[in-house]
Amino acid sequence: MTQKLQGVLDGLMSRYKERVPDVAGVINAMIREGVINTADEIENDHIAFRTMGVEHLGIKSLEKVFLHLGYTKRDYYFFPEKKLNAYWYAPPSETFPRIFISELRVDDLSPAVQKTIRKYTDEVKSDPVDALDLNDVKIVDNFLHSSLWQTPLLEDYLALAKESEYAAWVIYNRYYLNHFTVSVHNLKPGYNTIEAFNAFLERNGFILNDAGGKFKKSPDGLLLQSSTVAQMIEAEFANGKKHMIAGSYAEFAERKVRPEFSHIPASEIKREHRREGFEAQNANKIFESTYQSQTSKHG
Ligand code: OOG
Ligand code: NI
Repeated sequence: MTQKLQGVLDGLMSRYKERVPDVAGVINAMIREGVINTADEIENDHIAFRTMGVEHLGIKSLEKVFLHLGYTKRDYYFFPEKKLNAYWYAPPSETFPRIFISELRVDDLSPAVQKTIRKYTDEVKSDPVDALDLNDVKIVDNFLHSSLWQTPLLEDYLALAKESEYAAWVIYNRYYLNHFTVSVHNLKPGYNTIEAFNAFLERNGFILNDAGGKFKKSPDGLLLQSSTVAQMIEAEFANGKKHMIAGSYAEFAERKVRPEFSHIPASEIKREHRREGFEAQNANKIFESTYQSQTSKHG
């Protein structure tokens, strides 16, 4: 099963790297500064997906793919202002990334926006994951990179963005990987804290999401996260109309050792000794990496 999971993750990462030049940019800068020798040395803390919370879709549909591949469902997070739900999933072994899946609480939006979303999602008459052979990597890979609904009209995209930038992102980008996350705490000194890593990113010209500050810190002080602002992609809408929209971004995470393990020598520290899970107040700001308020900084 882990071989299948690796196949699915490889497919996601290869599309993601094509869409987000910053990913290769960050990896190359890490190699240039001698932080790593090859990209394989990077520990991927987690990956993230976004979905529409409507009948037949949403977390309850997408999660089946990853539960089948060995993931375990963990904590729930609620984002009242952005109208989102999320869960995180623990991997079958430490060599794989955690997964964070969020969904738009479509029923909480205005009737007009709900109608626009359902115009597309109503095409889906049954849970599409139920129709897949989840043991077939090619089928799963194809599913994650194909559309469940028609290519949206630019007018609909823009109307959604006014009320929910998350809704607009999902209507066009669907299940494309939203981000991968470089784990920084195991890197060499000078790069192994979020502040040091942000300094490295900025001196190499990467633009950070500064919503709530250039890094977000959990109340317990143990989970620190930062992210680039999403890269813009030229999107082709229905009727051939083109428009620059937010694609995906890259994230960076530092998980500190939990206080009860502070006596363990640094060389013996493993994932289980560090802060686990996610943090709603950090995530709330990281979502904004694809929002106009941040992406406009690309200039
Ligand atoms: C996910 C934002 C939250 C985290 O690590 O807390 C997040 C998104 O932008 O879809 O990635
Ligand atoms: Ni994340």
